[in-house]
Amino acid sequence: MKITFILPAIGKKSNERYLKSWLMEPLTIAVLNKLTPKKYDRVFFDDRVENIDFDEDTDVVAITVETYTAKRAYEIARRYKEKGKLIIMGGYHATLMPEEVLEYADIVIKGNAEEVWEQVLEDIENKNYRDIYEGNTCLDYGLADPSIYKDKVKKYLPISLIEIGRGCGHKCEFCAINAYYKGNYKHRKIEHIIEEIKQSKNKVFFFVDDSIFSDKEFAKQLFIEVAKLNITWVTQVTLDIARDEEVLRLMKKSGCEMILIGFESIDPKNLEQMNKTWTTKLGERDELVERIHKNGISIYASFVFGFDFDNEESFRSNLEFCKKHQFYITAFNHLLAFPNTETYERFKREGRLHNERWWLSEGYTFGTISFKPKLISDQELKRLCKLYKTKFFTFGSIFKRGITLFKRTKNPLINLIFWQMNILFHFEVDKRAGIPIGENLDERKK
Ligand code: B12
Ligand code: SF4
Repeated sequence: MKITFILPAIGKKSNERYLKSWLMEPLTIAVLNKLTPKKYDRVFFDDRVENIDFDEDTDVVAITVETYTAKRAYEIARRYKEKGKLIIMGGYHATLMPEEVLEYADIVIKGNAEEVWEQVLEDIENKNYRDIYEGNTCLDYGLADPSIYKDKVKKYLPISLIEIGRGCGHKCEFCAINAYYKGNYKHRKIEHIIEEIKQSKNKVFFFVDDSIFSDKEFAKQLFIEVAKLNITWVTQVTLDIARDEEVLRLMKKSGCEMILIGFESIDPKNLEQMNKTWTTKLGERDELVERIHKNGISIYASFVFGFDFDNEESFRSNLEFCKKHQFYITAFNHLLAFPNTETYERFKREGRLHNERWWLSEGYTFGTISFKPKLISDQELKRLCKLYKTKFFTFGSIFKRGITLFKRTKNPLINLIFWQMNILFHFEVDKRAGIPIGENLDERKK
């Protein structure tokens, strides 16, 4: 039996290339490849960087689906179905919207594949499969196997993606991780993580966890081992980790140069509504940020606007906060009501969703606001996100922050990446907005 794995793209503007900052290696496919028994033939198409050869012979088509790639995934499925192929879909959107996904697939995998994938393949061979399979939180896959995309490696950013654990113990209202993992967290074995790092040719690593400190003692043990490898790594964390200075020291010593912190908002009323007040006690935020910087770790500060207490003043005070701390990089995104999250359900109850399946709506583009904000209009929210992004990524701001960074860390790689990323973001501020979801992806040359 032959399996065709597919990672669908989001979409792109006509006559433009796929957004470069999204072109990271597809770890999801490396893990699925590892989980697939050797007896099966396989091929992989990365829709972001190449044309799918719909004529290549196959038996089964396995597609990973995120909310933003659902429209494209369904179109790909339609074309394979015309040829009578069996379609399997899994991933975030498949887990959060299994009934919708089943309209386009023969089999849907909810949750992690580790405990069910082999069984699914066997059931297909025996022509006795179910519509929906459900996997528990599990990441006992040993080492991911990226060999399936070795022919495309040059098309991806030179960063290796590594999982430490999956899930998160917190329950933020808007979060797809919370909706998917429901407060569960599991981590891999330290020896597997270390071996995977050793096998990579890249010098920079992205630990893709959403909450690497869900098991703090484990994280400390891991950093002691990672420190022996002489690598540079980045990850995503919550601000409260800075309450423990030992953690920060261990992180830095093991090569952590930057952390993405989901501040989301600096307004306590918003934080309360989204169930994220636990990250900062009153008045503590500046001190925690300074402590991280003092330990030589830079911050990718991520903010989300469109919460119920946001207005233009929220953008202004936010920019002041960013200027004060000279962040390495920032994201000023609008709120997304991802399906099956508590925010989505609340907006639905309050009649504030413009379209309950906004990700499939006609003409939907990246940056379109899919709900009715409380204090400002949709257009205003969109305009302000772009305006304040532009203000943060002016050349003056990049230059000033570049100097501060050099005083904070002498690591040449992280300084070089700063200039590359900031200049890329300077030019890509406008590029994401307006990307038509699911469009302009066929027969393109990349
Ligand atoms: C790394 C990452 C990125 C990288 C790129 C990753 C890539 N293309 O490979 C970058 C930084 C570029 C990125 C960008 C974006 N991302 Co992102 N990203 C992640 C992150 C942190 C890790 C993904 C990963 O590799 N996980 C490891 C793999 C092994 O796990 P997995 O994908 O869940 O796969 C397992 C199961 O889900 C299942 N499975 C998955 N697919 C399939 C398919 C089949 C057939 C089967 C059987 C099983 C199966 O089996 C796997 C093994 O158990 C996740 C959050 C997370 N922790 O997962 C967010 C996440 C996937 N991203 C998300 C989003 C929203 C985005 C952006 C839209 C953000 C933005 N505003 O720009 C863009 C979109 C880019 C694009 N799609 O082209 C959301 C998606 C939410 C949703 N409802 O769809 C997530 C969940 C983050 C979040 N907190 O909400 N992202
Ligand atoms: S936003 Fe972060 S801390 Fe909150 S539930 Fe999601 S992953 Fe966990």
